Amino acid sequence: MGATYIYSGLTISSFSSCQPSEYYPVPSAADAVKDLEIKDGLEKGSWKIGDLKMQSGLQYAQPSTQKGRTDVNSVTNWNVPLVWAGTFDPVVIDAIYKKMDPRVAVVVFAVGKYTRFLKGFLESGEKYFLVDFRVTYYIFTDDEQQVPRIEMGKGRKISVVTIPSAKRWQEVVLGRMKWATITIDKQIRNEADYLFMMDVDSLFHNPVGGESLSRLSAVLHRGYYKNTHRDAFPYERRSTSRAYIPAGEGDYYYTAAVWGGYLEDMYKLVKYCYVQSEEDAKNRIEAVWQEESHLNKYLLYNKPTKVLSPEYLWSDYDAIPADIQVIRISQVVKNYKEVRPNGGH
Ligand code: UD2
Repeated sequence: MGATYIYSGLTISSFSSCQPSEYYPVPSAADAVKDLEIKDGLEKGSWKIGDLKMQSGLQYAQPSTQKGRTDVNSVTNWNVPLVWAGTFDPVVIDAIYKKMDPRVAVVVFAVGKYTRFLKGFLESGEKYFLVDFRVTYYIFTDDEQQVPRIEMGKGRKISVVTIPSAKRWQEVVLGRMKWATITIDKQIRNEADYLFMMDVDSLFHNPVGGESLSRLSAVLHRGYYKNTHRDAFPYERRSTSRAYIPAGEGDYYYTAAVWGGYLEDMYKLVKYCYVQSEEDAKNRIEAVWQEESHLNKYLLYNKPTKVLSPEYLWSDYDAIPADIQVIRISQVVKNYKEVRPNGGH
């Protein structure tokens, strides 16, 4: 695939995203560590956080201090919301966030055969994802021709970023951190207030609205949210990896398939995952669940400001338990062996 990526005015052609970064004019892990301390908050003059304002005259049910979900916990032990259907009123929360009119970036990778998932992802996103908000889908792909033409809502668009093909699926999932870091730096920072990272092999089935927005929102992994002891979470357990979490520690296990937050907070976290995985690569180790392992380590020591229930990323592989009242996004069934460049698990 004749992939071309333009960075700082230089054109780089057809290389694998797992090549050592010093060969190319992209930030090395060492450079990235140096400026890991990034500007806090948003650009001067842009949209501002913190005014939870609503227009007068909006009709909605009166909130109660007594009634709510009793079958699940809806607050973490660091006192931020744990979001389930029934813990918020979409009419209220969407009205508050829409008033701020934020620009939302969705970073999604479709490399190799994964381009086949774009149509469903985008079409269902247009139906359910932050409807009436300003959304740009940044599609990172090695084959621009495969990006489908989709009818987009007002204020919504697609921006294609061409990246190299890969020989291993692990390269793609980890490469996401590198390419997202570079592209946020170069482009997205000037175009968005919030940023979501998402897996493309998923469909929206129900609304994902303003309740998903916060400084840093992470989704509970459907496989470990209920009765799993923290020592059984699939954290990286080898102390030689930068993603290492020792036994006896841990809050939750979060998925890397959907995460989002303020642009600058997400940049910091994406870059962290990139830098940590580069450090691991130098030490000839790859974290057990790639960027998901680094993400989980970061979120253990830098708590998210919202935790979203597995409604925000279920899987078509799994039966739906009673506490999941709404499936908002679900990972589709795929033939791993067929769809991945190096097959299987
Ligand atoms: C899990 C996580 C995923 C990531 C991965 C790391 C879930 C639902 N997803 O997904 O977020 O942490 O484990 O092991 O728990 N991709 C391509 N081309 C490829 C391979 C991957 O574009 O050849 C992109 C694509 O956007 C895909 C994503 O990377 O959705 C994740 O890859 P996957 O779906 O193969 O990984 P999976 O299902 O094991």
